[in-house]
Amino acid sequence: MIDLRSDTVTRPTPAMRRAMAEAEVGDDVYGEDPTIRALEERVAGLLGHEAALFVPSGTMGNQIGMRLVAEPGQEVLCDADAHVVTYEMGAAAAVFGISTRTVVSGGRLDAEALVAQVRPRGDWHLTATAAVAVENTHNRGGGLVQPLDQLQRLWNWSREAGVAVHLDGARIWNASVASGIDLATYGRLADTASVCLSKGLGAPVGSVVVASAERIAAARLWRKRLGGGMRQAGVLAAAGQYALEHHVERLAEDHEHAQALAKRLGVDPAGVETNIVVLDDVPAPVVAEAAKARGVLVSQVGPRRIRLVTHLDVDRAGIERAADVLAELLAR
Ligand code: TLP
Repeated sequence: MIDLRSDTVTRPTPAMRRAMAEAEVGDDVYGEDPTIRALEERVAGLLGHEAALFVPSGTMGNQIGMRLVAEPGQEVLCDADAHVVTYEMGAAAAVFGISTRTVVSGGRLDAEALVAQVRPRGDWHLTATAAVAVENTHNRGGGLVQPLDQLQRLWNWSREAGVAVHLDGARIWNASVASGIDLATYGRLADTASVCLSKGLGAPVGSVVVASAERIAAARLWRKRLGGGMRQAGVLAAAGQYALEHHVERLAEDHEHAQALAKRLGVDPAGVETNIVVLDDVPAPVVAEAAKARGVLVSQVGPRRIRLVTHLDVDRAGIERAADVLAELLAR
């Protein structure tokens, strides 16, 4: 099977597994796992933040990140297709009593449109906007990279308005490799950010929340409350460390593969900025079923929309084979 459903499907490589097996570990709830601590320090540094916290998933990272900057009864404003409101099972409301409000943007950040929707604190009626959430790259937007000038405008405005910015940076590595903009530049334009090791980087588990030291101290309590306090999780952090050393630059290869797929499948390559290709106006269930029967797995992300995600477990030959199968199905 050539699995293009998601970059979450990658399996740890033999070398990554060796790094996991050899990891020095301790009880991380006591703060005594040296491999976790090293990973947290490294990711905080990469993103230009004071501190970091290892968490089991991007969902937990986002939800804790947003809780750090919004109180129950306040709202987080975001794009209508954002992962935090689409794919996290209403967690902000269900778990934290945080309300969310959305702006339709197709995924591309429009700072002005977002800012225009912000509601002030202190009003007798309005739900106060405590934070805005930005996703980079944007998953449902087809892996698009947020323009730096828009991020900068949002950030400058947020400082004046006293509204926080949370970054869902599950695929910030892809954004950085594609744009050539370093991680810290993106990281410094957010108060809290969640980044994933288990997407394109190929680690089996794990995300990291970055923020100020004070906020990360609070995040540690939230993680424990949510049942995310892990013990000898250095084996997981070692996979993350390995991924940061060996799997970041190679994301360029995934991006090339996405370009190749786009060209073969009649998708405008200019609209494919990283490792996600979206096929629109296709009978998604029919195509997905027929592709599966021929050894290619794809995601249906709408009745007439299919998503293909390139990653380190599909090489060039696999991409060519998948392109052959899908091109033939689409021609029909
Ligand atoms: N995305 C998954 C699914 O949940 C849709 C995928 O296959 O793409 N932020 C973004 C932008 C994500 O794409 C994801 C995962 C997450 C957060 C959540 O990460 P996990 O799955 O670790 O909770």
